Amino acid sequence: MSTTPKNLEELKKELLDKMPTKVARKRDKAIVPGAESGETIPVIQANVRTIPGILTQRGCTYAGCKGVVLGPTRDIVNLTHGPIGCGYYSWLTRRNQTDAGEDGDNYIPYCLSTDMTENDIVFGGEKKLRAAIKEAYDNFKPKSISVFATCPVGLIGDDIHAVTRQMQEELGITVFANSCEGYKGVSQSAGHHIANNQIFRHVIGTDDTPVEGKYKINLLGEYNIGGDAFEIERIFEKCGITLLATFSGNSTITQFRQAHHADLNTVMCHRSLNYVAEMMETKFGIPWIKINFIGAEATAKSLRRIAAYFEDPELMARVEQVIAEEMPAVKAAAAEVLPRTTGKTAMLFVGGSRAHHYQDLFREIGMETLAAGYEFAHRDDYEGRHVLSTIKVDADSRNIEELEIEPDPVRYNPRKTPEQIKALEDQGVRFKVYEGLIGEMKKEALIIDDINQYETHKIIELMKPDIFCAGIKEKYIIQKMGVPLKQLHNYDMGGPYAGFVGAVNWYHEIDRLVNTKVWSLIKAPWNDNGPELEAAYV
Ligand code: CFM
Ligand code: HCA
Repeated sequence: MSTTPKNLEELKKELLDKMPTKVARKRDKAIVPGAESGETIPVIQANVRTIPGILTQRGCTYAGCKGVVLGPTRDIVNLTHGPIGCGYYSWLTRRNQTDAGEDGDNYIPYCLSTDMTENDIVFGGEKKLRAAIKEAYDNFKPKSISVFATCPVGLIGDDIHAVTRQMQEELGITVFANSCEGYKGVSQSAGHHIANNQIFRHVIGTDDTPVEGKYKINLLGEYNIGGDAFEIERIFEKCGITLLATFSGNSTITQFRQAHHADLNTVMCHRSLNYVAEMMETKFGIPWIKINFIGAEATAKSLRRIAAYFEDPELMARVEQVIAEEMPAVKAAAAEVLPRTTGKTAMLFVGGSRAHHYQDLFREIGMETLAAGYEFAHRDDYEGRHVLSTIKVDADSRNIEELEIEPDPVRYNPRKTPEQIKALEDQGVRFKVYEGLIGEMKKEALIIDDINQYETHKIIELMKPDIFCAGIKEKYIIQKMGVPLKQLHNYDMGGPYAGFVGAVNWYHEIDRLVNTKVWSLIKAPWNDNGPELEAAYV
């Protein structure tokens, strides 16, 4: 890679040079090279606690549960049990869009919280929670109310599940709680897991009304950020594929209840919804496949994969026709920007799946990724290939038993040979094979898990990318360094970027960002000897 001036070891050394020895030793394990051209996939340290004192970009368990997985469903009233800040700061910031539907039941614009104060912390908040659920019910008469615990709730021991059980009985609607206190787990990833379990336990498969449709699928791990799900829905409709439920962008509780009628689950963001995929496979026998609608080529490939699953020539032909219809506009947009974008470089440090998926979109306009990483993904998202059979579901009681959360170091090994995998499969271990991030990046590229503020600053100095993709916490610091930052969480004000229409939007947006001259005029205040750095104290 011509743009990388140093080899991996030199880069790593410079990145870790200023850190205390113990910290450097730990961080060293979280940084590996890519293995695109067939190198052995290196083991990466992931999903471990951030070293105290380090400035991480991670979020909390409440964010993963309420903000990410359960938040985007329009007709479930989401009620935060806690001090007002948690509800307030997770209010609409993610830009998950929704169609209010014919019934108009759309509670997404609202922010409901019990607003716990000192009194509730001292004397307990259950009474207040009960009253808040009642008040929410009286105001909205919703189909469902979901309660989310914030840190103090777990600390004072409010029994939110007892309260919701009681209120469910009293109100006659689905009321359930999530023990997603922010401090649980090492990141928002624990919150995804809790939300997956609760939605499976209380909602999925609870309505047996038959659903019409020919090729019935669910889309898991798509949140309609910037309208992505609208574009994917458009494509499915054109192909004649019936989408029962999207977990959880532009979704309703009824769709979740009936989702078990699907023939196939397609998983877009594996990190946040893999648990539901596995539980639905175990309980309802619905297989799941990994797909990706970020990137025009990836979209075409995913549609073909779905058609191949159904083994129906009619669907296969229809999918080919749709691809043929959609691609010319995409190719024309790419051709327009390619002379200006080819050879430019990118870095992506985002969440648990987008740092991988968006590399396809960059590739389509001739841009290479120099470095990438997730904030909270697990080893399987990085290394690919994944052992299933970690979750056992009791078909009658809906009890969910976790067999093992952390990968077994012997069974879980991305370097197993096909023969070894076959032997394990014969013993009943079920594998899903899919590419992780590492296997799709060049060996000169750096992959860094849970990158921190210091490493971010340093890696930009060392590798000088033309664009950096991350979130709001990184945005302005990096732009002050003269590097454009595209938010890959909420897309800034843009999107959709999924599907064919999304690819065209992306090409134009990136062309604008990497080619504007404004970035070269920026001088970071900390390099500028500005008055704020020079204040004289007398
Ligand atoms: Fe999945 Fe997401 Fe992501 Fe995620 Fe998130 Fe998000 Fe993300 Mo922000 S569910 S892992 S917890 S694709 S909120 S829509 S953008 S970090 S990369
Ligand atoms: C979250 C949500 C977030 C934050 C984005 C950001 C999102 O993790 O709680 O840091 O800019 O996508 O809104 O990931």
